[in-house]
Amino acid sequence: MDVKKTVCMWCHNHCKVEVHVRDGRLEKIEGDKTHLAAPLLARVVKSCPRAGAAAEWFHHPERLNYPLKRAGEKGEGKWDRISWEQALDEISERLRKVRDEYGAEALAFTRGTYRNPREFTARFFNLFGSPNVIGGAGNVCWAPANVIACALMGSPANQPLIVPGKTRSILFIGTNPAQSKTKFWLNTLDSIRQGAKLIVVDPRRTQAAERADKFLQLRPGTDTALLMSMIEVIIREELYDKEFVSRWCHGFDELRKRAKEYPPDRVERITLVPAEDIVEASRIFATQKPATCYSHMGIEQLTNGIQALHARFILPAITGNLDITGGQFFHGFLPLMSEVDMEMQEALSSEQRGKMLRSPEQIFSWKAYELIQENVKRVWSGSLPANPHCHAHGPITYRAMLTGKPYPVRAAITMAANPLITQANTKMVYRGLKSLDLYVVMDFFMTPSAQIADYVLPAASWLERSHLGPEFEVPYLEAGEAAFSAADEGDNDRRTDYDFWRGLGLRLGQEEYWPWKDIEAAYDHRLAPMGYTLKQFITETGGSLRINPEEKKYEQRGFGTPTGKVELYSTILEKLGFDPLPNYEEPPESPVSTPELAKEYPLILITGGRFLPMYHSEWRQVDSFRRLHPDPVMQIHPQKAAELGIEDGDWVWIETVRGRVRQKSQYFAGISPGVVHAEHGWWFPELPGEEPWLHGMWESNINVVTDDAPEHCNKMSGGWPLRAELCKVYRVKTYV
Ligand SMILES: Nc1nc2c(c(=O)[nH]1)N[C@H]1C(S)=C(S)[C@@H](COP(=O)(O)OP(=O)(O)OC[C@H]3O[C@@H](n4cnc5c(=O)[nH]c(N)nc54)[C@H](O)[C@@H]3O)O[C@H]1N2
Ligand SMILES: Nc1nc2c(c(=O)[nH]1)N[C@H]1C(S)=C(S)[C@@H](COP(=O)(O)OP(=O)(O)OC[C@H]3O[C@@H](n4cnc5c(=O)[nH]c(N)nc54)[C@H](O)[C@@H]3O)O[C@H]1N2
Ligand code: SF4
Ligand SMILES: [Mo]
Repeated sequence: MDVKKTVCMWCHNHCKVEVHVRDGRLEKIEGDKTHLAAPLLARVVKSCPRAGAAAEWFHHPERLNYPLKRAGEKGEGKWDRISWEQALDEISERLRKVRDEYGAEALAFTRGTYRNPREFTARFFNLFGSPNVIGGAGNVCWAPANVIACALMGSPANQPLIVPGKTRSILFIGTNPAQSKTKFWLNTLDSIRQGAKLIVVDPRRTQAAERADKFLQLRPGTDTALLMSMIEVIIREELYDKEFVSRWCHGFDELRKRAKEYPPDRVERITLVPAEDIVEASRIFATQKPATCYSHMGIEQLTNGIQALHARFILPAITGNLDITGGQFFHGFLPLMSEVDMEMQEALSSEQRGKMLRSPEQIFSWKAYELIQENVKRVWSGSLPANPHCHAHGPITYRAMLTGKPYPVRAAITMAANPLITQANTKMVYRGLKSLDLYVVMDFFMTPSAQIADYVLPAASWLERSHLGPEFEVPYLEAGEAAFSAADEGDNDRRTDYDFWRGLGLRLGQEEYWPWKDIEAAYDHRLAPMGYTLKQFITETGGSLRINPEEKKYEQRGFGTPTGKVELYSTILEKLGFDPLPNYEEPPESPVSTPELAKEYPLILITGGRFLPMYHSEWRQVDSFRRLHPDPVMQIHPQKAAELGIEDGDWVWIETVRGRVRQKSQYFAGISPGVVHAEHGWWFPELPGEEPWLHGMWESNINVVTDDAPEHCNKMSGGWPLRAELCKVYRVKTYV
């Protein structure tokens, strides 16, 4: 038996784990017993269905083992096996042709969520000369919070540390960690047991809401109004931290004036949350210290999401909860060769930067990135990587693929993403990707996106590669070693994502920039400033190191913003031409903003609430998981369902102006009668891969009906609305 220590990348818990291997087979995964947080890790990993099904996943017969090249028409499902050398030679040759004919910007990258080292993708793209790394998930996931936090507080949003026994109140806005982040959730439960108060803002009575002292069940999309109202109460009742505000906050008077527009009785009419609940929640948050606030997809995926994030960061600031244990802690940056140093941003000329497909003032543009990060760097000597915090806009880029406007995009690479399932407006994404001269996908399994590619490449998973990265929720730098080799004497010829970028780089004139023969050597280089190789780091620290544990670092450093203070009133947003204070706007589709549309589509659709055991579009081919959760599920209030003649378990059509898909109804009294909730990520590996099937991706994939119209996207960020759109639902007819 061999035990290898590494970091599990199947979800953002990023557990430090021990992988037990016997006779070449994965036997089990356990929490790292020598880690500082070992008891918590043991509980998380033990309760994790993915860790439990690790062997089923790892030894799955459908894992991709060798490179494939399209043999028939695109999407015809005919493939030839080829060698890596042939794949890399041909792809690089075709990329060279695209660059010669249309310019480097004609190559795009579609990002998914954070699953693999991002710095090498950025490095390749910067050296190739293309600014068009599409944020993909990044535009609506986590990057908005990080960038806004940097603009306002000069530090990324690193998740607040809930510290059981210390944290006294917790505010969850649009997050359901019981399903999405077990580690965080267990810490929440422990804190509640030790007396912490929990406030939950969500349109659904989630598991978190069940445990809450105050549950604010709001109308989807109205969070900015609600949070501004909490700010109004805290200021009016003088519950804010006067000393911190006067010493460390910029723009308090302007904020006070803006907040007056959001008194609880007015906001009750917007959000449908009773005014007295808003007042009580504000009092709890402001008086039970340390208080911590955690928001996630419930607000990042709204068209008014950036404004909601702005208000959400004001709350811990004016209540004096920044950078204290148990509150909104700042982890800072690591003393190693950072992602940003590995990206080689300097290789991308200002002319090429200017071609990035997105509005040039938005918070993810180069202009904003430079403005925000130069301040962060001044204080922390580190900054956020450009990938994914500065990136091309998906909706504009997919349209450019299709129309050649504003200029042609002719090739794309997808790695660690499944854009046909996870990006909004699947029809547009499909038409864009299908129209390319070259489309390459690197993944573990065949996916609908891979089915329309020209080349499909087999990726080594986290079990087959070294790891180095900061933990998400706790301030550790973590490293790990491969538990298996990626290629073996059998049929497996998988490679790491790093090998792919380097392989292309060596063929495209980037030789001098890829001196590290494999990912471990690249990590040795990153760790060199700390005086370690990857192996030494693992042996000497056990593979994890606590960083920046001291509190109130701003007392020495100040804040990494233009004024050196927390910018409640953002001089950066102002400079970019946006409102410097949070302001509520109705969703582009809502009973209020589009009453005519609401007559035909009377229900509010929210999508993508997380559910175990699945992870986005993954794990659908794992039998034991499909037995647990075989079908896509849409939640509806029993009373509304009865009105519509829908029984619990009926298949229903979910229709918006953009089209319809079907899911199975589930009665849920915890959702308000005007709202339905649809799962995202659905396709069916068991259905044929060739067109028109594409593994059933048109049947239940909710993004077929979501909106990505650039004119509906958030003006400041380009974020599209995955929550709060209008729909109708009706029973799928069956004839017997
Ligand atoms: N309607 C709706 N849409 C949503 C959301 C929603 O709430 N509602 N949520 C959005 C959010 S927040 C996110 S983050 C995105 C997620 O979007 P994606 O990241 O596109 O989603 P996944 O299904 O996880 O796709 C990842 C793919 O990469 C493969 N993969 C995983 N790890 C690696 C790796 O290390 N290397 C390689 N080469 N491949 C790998 C997996 O097998 C899988 O096929 O979805 C977004 N889409
Ligand atoms: N099991 C599982 N875990 C995951 C993932 C997964 O796919 N599966 N994905 C990972 C990723 S990439 C991400 S980004 C995280 C997301 O993690 P979370 O944000 O915690 O999870 P979600 O369930 O997507 O969204 C949280 C809540 O937002 C609510 N919501 C919907 N509309 C609104 C609104 O208008 N306002 C408010 N306040 N709330 C609203 C939903 O009802 C839902 O309960 O999960 C991560 N963890
Ligand atoms: S909780 Fe997430 S990171 Fe931890 S073992 Fe399970 S899948 Fe892996
Ligand atoms: Mo995400």
